[in-house]
Amino acid sequence: MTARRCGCTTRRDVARGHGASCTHNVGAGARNRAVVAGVATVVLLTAACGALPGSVTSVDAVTFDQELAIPPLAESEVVDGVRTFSLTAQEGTTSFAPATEPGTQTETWGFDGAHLGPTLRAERGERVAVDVANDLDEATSVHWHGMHLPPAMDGGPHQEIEPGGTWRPTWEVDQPAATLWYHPHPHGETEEHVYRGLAGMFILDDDATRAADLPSGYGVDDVPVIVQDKVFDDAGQLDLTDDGGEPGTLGGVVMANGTVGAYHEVTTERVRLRLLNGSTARTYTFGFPDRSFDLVASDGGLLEAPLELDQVRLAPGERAEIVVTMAAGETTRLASTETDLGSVAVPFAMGGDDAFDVLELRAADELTPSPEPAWEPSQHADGDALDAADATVTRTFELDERRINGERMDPGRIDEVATVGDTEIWEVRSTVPMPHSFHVHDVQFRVLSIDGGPPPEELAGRKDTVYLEPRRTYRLLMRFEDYTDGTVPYMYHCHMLRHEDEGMMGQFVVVEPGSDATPGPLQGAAGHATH
Ligand SMILES: [Cu+2]
Repeated sequence: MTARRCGCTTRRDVARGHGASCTHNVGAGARNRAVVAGVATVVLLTAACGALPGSVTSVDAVTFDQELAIPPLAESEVVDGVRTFSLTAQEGTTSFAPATEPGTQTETWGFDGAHLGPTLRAERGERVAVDVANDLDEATSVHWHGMHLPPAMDGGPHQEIEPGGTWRPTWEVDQPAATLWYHPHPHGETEEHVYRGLAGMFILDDDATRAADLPSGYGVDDVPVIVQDKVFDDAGQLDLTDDGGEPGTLGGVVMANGTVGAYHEVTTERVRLRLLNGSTARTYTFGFPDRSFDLVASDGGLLEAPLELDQVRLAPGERAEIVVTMAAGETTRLASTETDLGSVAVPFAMGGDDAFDVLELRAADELTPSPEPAWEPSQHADGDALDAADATVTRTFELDERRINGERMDPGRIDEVATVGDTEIWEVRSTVPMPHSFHVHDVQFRVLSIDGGPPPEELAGRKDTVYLEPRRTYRLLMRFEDYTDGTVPYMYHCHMLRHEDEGMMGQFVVVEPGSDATPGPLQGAAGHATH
């Protein structure tokens, strides 16, 4: 581990006031720096290190000498016209060297393996099914984040799978090609299950991506990059201690696909990175120190055209597909730079000042030519388009510390009832100076405006999750196209997972015009109430 200026590697250290663990020579001047008034003592203590001159990050520097793990593509079988996958949630052990001592095995959870899960892949128009088995000692679920599908197939807290149980969701893929993902969503336990390693990608293809000039060799020049941060205890085990910090546990170890200090050998002039913020709390600002990149897709699919950017901010749950150009023989690093979290109370205590490298790209001495990124609209583009003029319903959502519109999640309460076919505008606002990210199940929305003005270009595409800068109003446009069910709800919630687990979530149903909504109890996969 490279020596750093500050020995305070985790939020936990910070919360402890950098006492015995702080190797920093904190001068009186730094200690006396003014910080935001009225915040907790923890934050004041944190300021001692945060106010030092130069870049101070709570993320460890590492040597980039581990080959990036590529999640395998999940095998599937087409049975009676249904592309069928299987996933088993299970326990295992994983080496996170060099973040842990050599030989240390960390207890982790994964799908079909010890940590993370395979990449599922399907085409628009296909019917898919997933045989999910739970080999854990506790109930879990598998939510298909970003997928448009019936609520009973959604994998939220109403579809938990008991230990030893199975669940077989099935649906037709009917949405644009996109980089989606899957992760558990059990009632009050989502943070822990994701943190232990249960997550994977779900890539959708369609006519537009099939014909596009985009790198498409999976694991070669089309590379999944699941970015997560962790805290390890002295024994090298995952530590999820709640230190009371916001927005949750921020780890001093950052990994890509579970690899700490990862490099990827680039053999083509351009490489497409499918970035997924799979962290429980940390928001990243991804970019390169020496080049721009093309953003080609956001959460819900391709943008209208490539967008050249120097950086892109991703909150937990958000994705970005970027295309990076390399020259033969050179090396660069995907990094996360200081992150503008908006007007949060104490940015550096919430990860805003952290800057660190994530993934090294090493170009070979000879590179295969790649075309400029380009694509034509899908044949479905007109039908997929959302028009604000069609909106007939406006709803407002106010988020405070843990509540939405003054309520915490109650599985027995339906918060919103949408009518199938309606286009709606959701006005979402965080009223407190802390990070939140807002995720809506079932739909991909468009960010119409932020505080009445146009959103930045990188938010112009289809989205299912959006970072909420405090005290700004985000107007989101969405349409509820099908899958009516008055008893099984979809969720909307903060995707900072501790916030979600502590109740920052609501439930909505989509019904036929004039229908009632009556929530059923939380159901296990076998139909038994689990809570
Ligand atoms: Cu939140």
